[in-house]
This record gives sequence, structure tokens and C-alpha cells, in this order.
Amino acid sequence: MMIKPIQFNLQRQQWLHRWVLGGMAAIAGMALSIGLHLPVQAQIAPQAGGDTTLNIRSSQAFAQPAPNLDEFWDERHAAGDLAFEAAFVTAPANVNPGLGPLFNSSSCVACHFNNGRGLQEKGQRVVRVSQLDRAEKTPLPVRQVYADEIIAPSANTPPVLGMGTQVQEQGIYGYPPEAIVDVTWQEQPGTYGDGTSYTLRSPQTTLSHWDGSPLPEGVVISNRIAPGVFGLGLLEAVPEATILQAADPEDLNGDGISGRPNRVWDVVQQTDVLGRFGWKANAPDLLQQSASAYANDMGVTNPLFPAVDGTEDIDMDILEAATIYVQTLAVPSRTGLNDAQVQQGERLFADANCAACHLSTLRTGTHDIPALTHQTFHPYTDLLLHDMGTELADNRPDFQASGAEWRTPPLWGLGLVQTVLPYSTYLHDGRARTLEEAILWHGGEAEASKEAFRTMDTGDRDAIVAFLESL
Ligand code: HEC
Ligand code: HEC
Ligand SMILES: [Ca+2]
Ligand SMILES: [Ca+2]
Ligand SMILES: [Ca+2]
Repeated sequence: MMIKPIQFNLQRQQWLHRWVLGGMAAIAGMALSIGLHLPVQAQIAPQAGGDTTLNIRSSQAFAQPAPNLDEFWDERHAAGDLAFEAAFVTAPANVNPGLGPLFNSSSCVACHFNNGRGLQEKGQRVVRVSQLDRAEKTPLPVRQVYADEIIAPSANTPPVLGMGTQVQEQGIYGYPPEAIVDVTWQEQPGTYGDGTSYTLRSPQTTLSHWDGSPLPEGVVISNRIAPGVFGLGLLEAVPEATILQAADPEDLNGDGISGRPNRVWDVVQQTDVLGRFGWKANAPDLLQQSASAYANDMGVTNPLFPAVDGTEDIDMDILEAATIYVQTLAVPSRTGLNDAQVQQGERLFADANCAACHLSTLRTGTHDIPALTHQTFHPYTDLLLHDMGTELADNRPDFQASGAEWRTPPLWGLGLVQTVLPYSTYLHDGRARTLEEAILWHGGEAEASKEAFRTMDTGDRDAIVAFLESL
């Protein structure tokens, strides 16, 4: 296991540095000479987010400003906090007008509760649709009011008549929702290698029109919960070359794991660029992810996605504020670094080749926000797409992502997910009620890793979960 010693050395250096600066070189020297028996390691904050790491593991753990922001960015973060929490209302109104007319929720935080993930329910999820049997890119006689009805030149998600590419489940007065979304859970049994049985559940998502009129044929549905939004500035600041280096599209090293970058439409540059955000990496950066959230999730038109008549519900200042907020959140520190079970789990995580996709360590290049520049951090993602098998497949391609591919999600903060929002679940559609279930759904490129986990004895499985919960 290579990573941890490196991480420890880095932290030990920083820790020592501080003591030396404080004029306490003698004590630091003492600590060094006495070595591992001093509680030195216990005092070192695990730097999950580099210098943006904060030692907090409460329900507010995802909602803190990065501790290394300077005064200028700290103030902008505070302004962004207000934007992220602002609940929009039907226009005209004095405060935050412009909700809808069609929308999924009225504020960012309503879906990203406490900046963490959302539940699998109306008002928190997003259901994407497309009509794959339509000739690609054929314009549709839709209202052309929403960004999700405007087709990017390189998109392969033909919009559904009257629905575009995203189902707005709510509307302001006089605007019926585009569809009623119904989720029922289907259970399936499974057995661990040691004979212990388990039950998995997956959502069956169906759509119907509020007035009972039939849906068009051949609508493909992709149901997604909202992921957490902390640490994303660091992921944005990772140089493209680093991400492409980890890709192995033809699996030349023969480990069964490929990893492909998505290439997605950039509405600012009007060209295809690397995709990084969203469950299929279908958004290029945090500004466009936020702009699209305003337009599609809240019906709030903005400079990147104006209404067809050219009007905008919010200006660039608000859009940038929300973007800066998600760029500058602290990453909560790891826990349990000295716990033997957690350490065993971390070794097993490496042995089972989980780390081939969930890369433990990345380094940022430069970013407009100095606090994000040149940071070594531990997100456990490669930001690449992986074929996860037929059971997780939504069968809805999204730019270069196939119907079976998903972007490796970061695993940091995983142990806090249910502290931040009780009853939270895992995976893109929230089907996994526990971390064990999340792993057991892995297939495709991750089939061997999943099998390694499934056939471990209870102690080893518990250790992997203890490790995940320490993140
Ligand atoms: C209706 C619920 C909803 C609302 C409202 C919403 N989001 Fe999201 N958000 C989601 C979902 C669902 C995803 C995943 C989308 C996907 O994979 O296609 C997401 C993804 C994101 C991501 C990418 C996270 C990652 O790890 O890749 C960011 C950043 C984000 N949202 C920010 C915002 C901001 C800022 C706002 C307010 C302007 C907002 N969201 C409003 C549901 C919502
Ligand atoms: C081939 C790449 C790959 C490998 C190998 C892999 N994963 Fe994953 N992992 C993913 C992807 C992609 C997802 C998202 C799938 C989805 O949401 O449908 C994911 C999701 C998860 C999640 C849920 C995260 C969340 O935010 O809900 C956990 C937990 C997880 N993986 C743990 C593991 C463990 C433990 C192993 C090793 C036993 C492992 N993974 C091996 C790619 C991989
Ligand atoms: Ca509006
Ligand atoms: Ca729509
Ligand atoms: Ca490979």
C-alpha cells in the first residue's frame, strides 16, 4: 500500500513546519527522536482535501468554507452560500423571482441537502429522458423555453416530444408538470461467498402524463439523485492531462479496466471539451453545471442559458456566486487512521483493485482560486467513465458515455453521508441502502473487484466498509 506512507510523510512535514515556525523546534525534534510511540499521528489532520481540509465530522461537515481561503474569497464564499440557499418564487416578486414555470425544486440546497446528496424522491432527484429511436438531432416542435430542449451539436440525447431531455416534475400555477414520475422497488436476492444471503433493490421508474394522455414510444429514462457538492473545486483544478493519463480505453494493461474520458459540449467555448461533473461526467465545469441547474432544475434562466426571448432571471453575479460556493467548500478530514480495522480495510481496498478506478490521490494544477492551486488530495476517483455492467446501466448514452458507463464518483465524505442526511442512499439512482449494497451492484469492469468483495469473509468485508466509513 503506497499511498498512506506518502500521505503521512507530507503531513508530518507540515505539522513539523508549523511547530518550527512557532519557535518550538526543540519539541519537534523530541517528537522525531521518540518516533512512532508519541501520539504524533493522532494529532495530524488527515488531508483529504489538501489545505482545504477541515477537521469536522458533524451534520454540517459538507457546509464549511475551505480553511485556506483568503479574505477576498472568504467573502465571495459567504455570498455564494446565500445564493445556494436562496429559494426562488413565482415572478413577479421582490426577492428571487423567476422560478419555473416548470422546475424540479426551488433552491440548490433543497436537492443538495446540507450540501450532501439528495433522496430518491420528487423535489430532490432529476429524471433525464431521451427518445433514442428518433433520428439524432432532429429538431422537435417543443416550446424551446428550456435549456434541456436545446440540442448541443454533439449531443446524442434526442429530446422527447413535450419533455425535452429532463422531466420537470413541478410547475408554477397554471403549468402542469411534464410528467408524473413513479418509482417502485424491485428486490433481488444474492449470496455472499460464505453463504450469508442479502437482498438488493433497484428502482423501476415509469412516467405518465398528468392528464392520462399517452407518452411517446421509446422513451429512455435515467433517474439520478443529487450528489454532494464539496471538494469539487479541487476536481475542477486537476489538469486535463492527469485525467487522460489514467485513461486506458483499449485496456492495454489487460486488467479488465478501461476508463474513458467523456467529451461534452461547452456552451461558453462552443466546442467539445473534457466532461467532469455529473454521474456521467456530462458537464465540463462548475459554472456550466450550476448554470444548467438553475435553468433546468429550477427554471431560472441565466446568462449561459437565457430564455428564447433573451431574458434572464438572474445575472452573472448570482450565477458566479453559486459556482464559487461549490468551488470553495472544505473537505472534511478522514478519521480512524490509527484504527487497525480501517487500516486492514484500506489494504483490502487496494488488493481488490478498487483503487484502479477510485484513485486515492490526485494533484491540482492552477486555478483562479489560489486556495485550489497545487493541492495534493484524496478524492478516490479518476473522473473517468467505466462500463459498470447491465444491472447498473440506464441505457441512455450521454455524449461519449454509453448506456452502461458511469463516472467513478469520489468516495470522500462517504462515512458522513447519513450524518448529513439520515436515510441517504448510494449509487446514481440511490438504490443502495448500505455501502455493502453499493459494492455488490458493481459489475462490468468492476466485476472482479465486486467478486473479490463478495467472496471475502465477514471480517474482511466489515474492514472494507470501516475503511469507507473513515473517509
Ligand atoms: C432538483 C434537484 C436539484 C437542484 C434544484 C439542483 N441540483 Fe445540482 N444536481 C442534482 C442532480 C440529480 C445532479 C446529478 C446530475 C446528473 O448526473 O445528471 C446534480 C449535480 C450537481 C453538481 C455536480 C456534482 C458532481 O459531483 O459532479 C453540482 C456542482 C451541482 N449539482 C450544483 C448545483 C447548484 C449550484 C444548484 C443551484 C443552482 C443545483 N445544483 C441545483 C440535483 C439538483
Ligand atoms: C471499474 C471501476 C470501479 C471499480 C474497480 C470499483 N468501483 Fe466503485 N464505483 C465505480 C463507479 C463508476 C461507481 C458509480 C456507479 C453508479 O452510480 O451506478 C462506483 C460507486 C461506488 C460506491 C458508491 C458511491 C456513492 O457515492 O454512492 C462505492 C461505495 C464504491 N463504488 C466502492 C467501491 C469498492 C469498495 C470497490 C472495490 C471492491 C469499488 N468501488 C471498485 C467504479 C468502480
Ligand atoms: Ca424562470
Ligand atoms: Ca423538460
Ligand atoms: Ca486497464
